[in-house]
Amino acid sequence: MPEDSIDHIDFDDLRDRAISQPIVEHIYTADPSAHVFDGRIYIYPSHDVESDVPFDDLGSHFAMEDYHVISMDSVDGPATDHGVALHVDDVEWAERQMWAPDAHEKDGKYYLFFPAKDYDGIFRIGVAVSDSPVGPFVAQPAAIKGSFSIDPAVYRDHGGEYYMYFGGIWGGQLQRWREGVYRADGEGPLAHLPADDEPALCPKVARMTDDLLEFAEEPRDLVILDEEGAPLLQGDNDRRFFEAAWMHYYQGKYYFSYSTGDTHYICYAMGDSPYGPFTYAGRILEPVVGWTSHHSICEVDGRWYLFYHDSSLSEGVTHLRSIKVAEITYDEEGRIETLQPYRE
Ligand code: FUB
Repeated sequence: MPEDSIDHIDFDDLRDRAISQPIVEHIYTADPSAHVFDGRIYIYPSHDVESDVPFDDLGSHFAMEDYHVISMDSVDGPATDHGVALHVDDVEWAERQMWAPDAHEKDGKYYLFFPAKDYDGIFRIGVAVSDSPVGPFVAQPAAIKGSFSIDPAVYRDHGGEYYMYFGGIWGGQLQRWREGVYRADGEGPLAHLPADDEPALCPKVARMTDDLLEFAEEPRDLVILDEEGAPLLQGDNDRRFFEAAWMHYYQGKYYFSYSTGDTHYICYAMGDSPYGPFTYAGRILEPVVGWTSHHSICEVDGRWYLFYHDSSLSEGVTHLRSIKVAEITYDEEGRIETLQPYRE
C-alpha cells in the first residue's frame, strides 16, 4: 500500500480490524520464512531497524544488520525471540542490508540462507550453518558462487532434493542480470527492465548441492504463464513477479507464490514440477499497510498458514514491519481462498 494512502488511517481501528496481530512486538520483524522442525515452529524473519538512510525506490532505507529467529509451539502460542542468530559484521563478504532470509534442515544441521550487499553494492546470497535451528549461525567465507539478487527461499522436494528460489526486481537488482553479468550502468529501479509488452522478468530456481552450500546447476528461469499459456508480461503489474518467492506442495501440485511489489499483492501460480512452468492462479493476500508484502506458507498440524507482515504496529512506516500469521484454506480444486488482511 503506498505511503501517501495511509494519511487518513485510524491505526487503533485498523489494528482492531486486522485478521491477526503481530507475533512479536518488542522488535520490528518482516519477511517471515516459517518451518516446522521437530514439531516446533521456527520463523526466520528480517529484523527491521530505524535507519538514517532516506527512503528511495531501491529500498536503501531497509538497512537491516542482523537476524533473530523466533519460535513457537503453536501458531497462537507465545513466541520466543532467540536473540541475534547472525550479524552482518560476522559475514566476511557482506557489507550491508541483510534482507529476507530463509532456513532449512538437513541431517541434523541448520542452514540460514540470506541476501546482503557485498562491498561492490551487489546483492549476493550467502549460507550460514548451525547445529541448532536458532543459531548462532556461522557464515561461509564467500557468497554462493553464481548467486545474485535477493529473497532466497529453499524448498525440499519429496525426493530429498533442495531447490533455491530467488530474485527481486527494482532494488533487488534482478533486472541488472539479464545478460548474465551485473550491469552497473543506468540509474534507478527501472533501468534494464523489459518493456511493458515484453515477457516479465522471471524469478530463478536452482537445485542445491548435497551440502546445501552451493548451486548444483546454473539458475534457471521460473516461467509464470497466463490462462492461455503465454508468459505474463512485464506491464501486467497486478500479476507479474516482483520479489518474495516461496514454494510449497499441496495435494499433488507445486505452488509458487510471490509478491507483485508495486501493486502490493501476494499471488500464486500452480505447476507440476519444482522447475515449472507455472500457471497464474490468483491472489492469496490483498494489500497490507506498508509498501512491501512478503510471506511464507507452512503446514502446521495438518492446517495451512500464511506467515506475512504489515506495518500497522509502526503506524505505516514502510521499513518497520511486524510478522503475523493467518490460516489459509483451499477449495476443492486446490485454489487458495484470498485473504483480506483487515475486516470491513
Ligand atoms: O525486507 C527487505 C525487502 O523488502 C525484502 O527482501 C523484500 O521481499 C521486501 O519485503
